Amino acid sequence: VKGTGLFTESGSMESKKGEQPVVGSAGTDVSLDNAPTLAFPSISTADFQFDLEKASDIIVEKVAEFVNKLGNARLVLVDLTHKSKILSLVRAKASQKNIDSKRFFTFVGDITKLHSEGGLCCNVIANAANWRLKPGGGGVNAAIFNAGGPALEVATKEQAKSLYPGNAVVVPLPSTSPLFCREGVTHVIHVLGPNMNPQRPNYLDNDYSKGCKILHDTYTSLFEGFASIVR
Ligand code: AR6
Repeated sequence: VKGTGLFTESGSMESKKGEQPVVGSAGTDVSLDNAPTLAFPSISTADFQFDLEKASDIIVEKVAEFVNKLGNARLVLVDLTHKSKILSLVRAKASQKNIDSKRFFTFVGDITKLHSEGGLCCNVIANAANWRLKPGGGGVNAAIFNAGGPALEVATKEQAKSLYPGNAVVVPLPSTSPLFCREGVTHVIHVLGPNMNPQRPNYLDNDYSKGCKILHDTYTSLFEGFASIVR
């Protein structure tokens, strides 16, 4: 049903090959489970301290712009906890925009364990990276580099050495990476969002007119990167 709002899954869904399309317990159409899917975290809203209201407006706007250009592909905003403020804000705003809830929804779980622990198949995941494209630093970046193993570091270096805010780099994942064999992730897209944390590089000093433009650019780069994989 279009436009009736979105839901947060908790990872209880199961999908079996050859099964008739059915609607899963949380409202997911299991027939879409093999559709190309990008799982992405909310860029810049934790360590980079970007305002959540402004970020949620931008996420919903960019999803609405891209979701119908991606064929049957799905976009999934992920966060670690059911108490996530950004997930609630985005769900509330997206439900007012007539966005197809089969093509865009929110999901609670660790983005590095979506298949093994959440039962959600995502062939592409996005990383809120740092400008050096280095492991560590906490947050989702540390989690993804840990889970991706050395293969992800090597593959990342082959694509780029650094990133400017607002940009993305698509990294094909070698099959030796645990993220590939365990989770079915074939690509990681690193993106660098705007930074409102004075302790981090490229600090924007609360300049939200620049910051919002960079966050728009970041999601455009991310979704275009995903589109280039899907095509
Ligand atoms: N799975 C899903 N979501 C997560 C996970 C996870 N494993 N870990 C964190 N999140 P952040 P930023 C959510 O701080 O604000 C790093 O040090 C989190 O709750 O990772 O863009 C980099 O090296 C939040 O909603 O990214 C950069 O220097 C979202 O992911 C800097 O932080 C983004 O939080 C980037 O800061």
